[in-house]
Amino acid sequence: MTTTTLGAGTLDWNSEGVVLSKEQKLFYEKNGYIVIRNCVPQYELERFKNRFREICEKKDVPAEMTVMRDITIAKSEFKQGEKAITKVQDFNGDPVLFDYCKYPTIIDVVKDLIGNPNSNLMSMHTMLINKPPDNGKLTSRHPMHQDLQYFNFRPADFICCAWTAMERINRANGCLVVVPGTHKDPGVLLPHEYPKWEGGVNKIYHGIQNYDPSMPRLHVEMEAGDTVFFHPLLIHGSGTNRTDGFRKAISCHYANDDLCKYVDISGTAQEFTQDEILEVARKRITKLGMNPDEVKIDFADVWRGRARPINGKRCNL
Ligand SMILES: O=C(O)CCC(=O)C(=O)O
Repeated sequence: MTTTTLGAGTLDWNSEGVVLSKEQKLFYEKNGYIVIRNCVPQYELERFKNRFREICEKKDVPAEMTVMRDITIAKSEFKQGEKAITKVQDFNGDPVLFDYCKYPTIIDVVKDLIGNPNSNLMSMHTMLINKPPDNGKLTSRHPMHQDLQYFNFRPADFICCAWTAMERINRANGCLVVVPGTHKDPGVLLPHEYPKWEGGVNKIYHGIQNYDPSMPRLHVEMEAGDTVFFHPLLIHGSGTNRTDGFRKAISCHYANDDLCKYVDISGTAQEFTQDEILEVARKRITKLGMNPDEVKIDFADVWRGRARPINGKRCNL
């Protein structure tokens, strides 16, 4: 396949991109991911790390931001500060961290992969992940999954994640693990569930049911600033952090807003994920002093609330 077509949108894999070569585009089309070295400079990573530390100290935390504790941290001696927080999510409204989503070198690559120089891009899902040292229970692993499980917008070919290493990330501290080509084969969303891990698993960390560990997987080792771009159907996860350090990465999922639209996932295998995310949204509404039975929101509203335009005008999402 050398083109992916949807109405007005055609991805022509067999031509040079603005920043990616034809070979790099074809690599992504075949494998569902590509690593671009040195995408984000060290000084920007330091700015994002400093902001993360401020958030951990509860400084100017936007109301819509989710600050999460790892299940092991919740039971450990780290009750406060940077070591207590495993993930910051929904930073589209944070003036410092949102700079990551707008970073020109990242945006240029994303446009080559899911659009063209004129595409209206939306930042949908944002995370800064502070993977803690494993306490021996293997809960620092992230189960193998497909990100589309969490999304009710389509088509999948016009969604892409950028995930940047904020320091050297290798097998020792739990790098990303990908199964190349799975965005095309099987190329569909597989059923997910909570993994039945002895030590437990973090909330809403769903994994592929009956995942076959013999699938040929690849450990993506990266230096600080390197960025991996990947398709939302690519099977991936991350390994155990066997070091004493907190492994940091920052990521943003983009959607091509000219082409992606919300779809109803009720009644599908995604419904239990939708229900859990809606439950979190209802709790937040309660925390803000409102009655969740009166403020009716559906899953598309959750994503509409998270999404921010990167450039151009807001269209569908
Ligand atoms: O950063 C990680 O360890 C994995 C992140 C990931 O795969 C995800 O959040 O979808």
